[in-house]
Amino acid sequence: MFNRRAFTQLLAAFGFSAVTPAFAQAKTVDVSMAQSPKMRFIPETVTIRSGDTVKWTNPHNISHTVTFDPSKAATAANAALPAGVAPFDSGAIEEEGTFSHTFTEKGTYKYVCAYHEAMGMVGTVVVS
Ligand SMILES: [Cu+2]
Repeated sequence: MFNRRAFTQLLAAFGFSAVTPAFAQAKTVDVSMAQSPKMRFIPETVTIRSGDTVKWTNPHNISHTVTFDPSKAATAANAALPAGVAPFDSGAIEEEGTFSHTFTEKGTYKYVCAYHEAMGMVGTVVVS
């Protein structure tokens, strides 16, 4: 017969809480940097929750950047930030290099690869 009290004690013995966490754990979402058939971020748009991290990886031998800075974009609107969020920039990411950023402010973030923006290498992070 099911004994709720005994079951709760069993869970506790294994380190589980009987109380369900009120919010999901933060996660990391991967974005790759492609050079063929064209320069682009894959996926070009990611939707995450506040507190999540996006990790960009460059698997190829052409350098890229992850530039969330309107002053460094050819078209400022391609690198737009929510109000009050300071610009940030990975600098050059070489082959096998990575860049990670944890997003804490909600809103829509647009970014560019500073080297290949003109070729359409732009991306979006939506933080909900
Ligand atoms: Cu690039």
